Amino acid sequence: MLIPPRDSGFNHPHPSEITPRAVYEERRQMLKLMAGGAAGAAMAAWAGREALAQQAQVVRPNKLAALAGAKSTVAGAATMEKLTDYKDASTYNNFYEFGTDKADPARNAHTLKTSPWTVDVEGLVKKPGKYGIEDLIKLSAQEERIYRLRCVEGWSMVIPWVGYSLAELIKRVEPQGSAKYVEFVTLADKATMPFVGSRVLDWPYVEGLRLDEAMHPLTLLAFGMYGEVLPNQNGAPVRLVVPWKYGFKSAKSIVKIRFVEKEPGTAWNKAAKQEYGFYSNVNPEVDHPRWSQATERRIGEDGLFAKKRKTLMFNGYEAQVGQLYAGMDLKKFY
Ligand SMILES: Nc1nc2c(c(=O)[nH]1)N[C@H]1C(S)=C(S)[C@@H](COP(=O)(O)O)O[C@H]1N2
Ligand SMILES: [Mo]
Repeated sequence: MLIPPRDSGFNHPHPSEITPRAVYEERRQMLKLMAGGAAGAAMAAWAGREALAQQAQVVRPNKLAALAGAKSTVAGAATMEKLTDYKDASTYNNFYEFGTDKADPARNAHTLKTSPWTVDVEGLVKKPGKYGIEDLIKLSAQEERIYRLRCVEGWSMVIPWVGYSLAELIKRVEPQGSAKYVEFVTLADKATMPFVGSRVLDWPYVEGLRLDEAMHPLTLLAFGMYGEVLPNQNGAPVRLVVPWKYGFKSAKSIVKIRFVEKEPGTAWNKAAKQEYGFYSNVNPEVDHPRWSQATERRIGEDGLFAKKRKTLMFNGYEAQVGQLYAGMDLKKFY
């Protein structure tokens, strides 16, 4: 179950084949144009995605360290690690709207219609509004950030995402003083998502963050990966990436961002309260009730003799985010 399907008997379509070509080309062009400075140049230079995925990472331009106010580079730690192959990252997925098997999203998500797409920003903000996806992409400079993503099931990946800090959007809509949490509602469309309506989860898939977590510069609103628009199965056209939390906090295909006063209910917390808390920070010291969280398997290192890696506190981002939880009992607030 933890082994990615290498040659799983189907040909993975290129994103350009599963998004109407004109829309795809236009959005990819926009991502390239919008990409800020060095990241843009780097993206243009990486013509070959496959080549990129193979290459061990050299030092990359990294604005993130400055943003995060960190001395050592956040992405720097991850850039030392080999990127997960694009093929694995786009064929071994969790996206339950399209099925519960890891290969289902890549197989089924071609039905997702990512254009037109709007994201409603509502609730306790001074400037609520509806953003068309094209406007949302242009709202701030796109950056490439290489983040580890650690799934609660025990595997991890290293992915170069393209997007900008969610904080950029939040600052623009001006949260009211009473706003304490942000809720992310994702698409639940029975017509295009075969598992919406199944009893696996309570649809739509909803996630949430505390406002300060949502404002943290590491929290990324992502539109692309590996220099391309997101494949549908990875949460097109816009998703969250919260790298210090278990993967399920990184909601895919977002349609609504709502600012609220009380901690919102979240999909996995509703499904199994004792197993998935609201915080869900990666923590090797707090086991899942049914398995240890002390180690992980890096996708792509799945050989018989591949050693498991030690899972790091906050997925390795402790220096950047530890302060958010100062004084909190992380066993209680799991
Ligand atoms: N809408 C939605 N978002 C979702 C999920 C989902 O089922 N539905 N699965 C989550 C889980 S469990 C993980 S590990 C990550 C996986 O992201 P990836 O497939 O891009 O690696 O997406 C998260 N976002
Ligand atoms: Mo996950």
